[in-house]
Amino acid sequence: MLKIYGCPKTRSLRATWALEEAGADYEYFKVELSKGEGRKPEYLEINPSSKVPALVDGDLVLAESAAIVTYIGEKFPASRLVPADAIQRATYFQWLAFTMSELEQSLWTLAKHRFVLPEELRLPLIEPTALWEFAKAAKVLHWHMRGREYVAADYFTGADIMVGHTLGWARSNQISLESEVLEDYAERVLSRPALAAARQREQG
Ligand SMILES: N[C@@H](CCC(=O)N[C@@H](CS)C(=O)NCC(=O)O)C(=O)O
Repeated sequence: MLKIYGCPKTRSLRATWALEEAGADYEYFKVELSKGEGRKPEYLEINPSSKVPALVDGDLVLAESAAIVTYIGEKFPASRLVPADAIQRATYFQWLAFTMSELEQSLWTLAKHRFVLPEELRLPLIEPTALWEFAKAAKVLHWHMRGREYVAADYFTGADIMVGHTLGWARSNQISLESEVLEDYAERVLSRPALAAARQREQG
């Protein structure tokens, strides 16, 4: 059976959300990052970066949430998490890349300088820069989302998992999306039952 390694309140929620959307059977293994379990030799064999999520499916060992969500979409095509149409598929990949390289970077910078990095490497002065960068990226997403319900197609896809999760991450840091379009969109995707089920599974 497909295995997911994750930890509550991290990017592994993207993977479990995709699995729940696909109605897949999976085993969930909690890696308690705060207890250093990500750095245990047996976990480093699975993901040498010590990060979650990681997926194991037979001989495949896969890291990176964007790759994992896409793999799940392709393994369970009935979920339509990865669009079949070439234009929608291209749009899907555009917004996956945007999420990883633009939208989430400033949130990750905030997290790193608030609690992830060793204390002596944290730079509190970076906060206004990170918030400015998030607002800039969110504006790009706002332009794209005007008149759309979902990011890549006229139905929910894995791109909505990546983008929606990141907007939820911003909201949980009390960062305003400064856009009614984005607030409505975030509400639409973050209220999906599959996300609630994924959260429950991770807390379990
Ligand atoms: N680019 C990776 C980032 C994964 C990542 O940084 N995960 C964090 C939790 S959200 C983690 O496992 N941190 C533990 C560590 O850095 O050792 C992805 O999207 O999967």
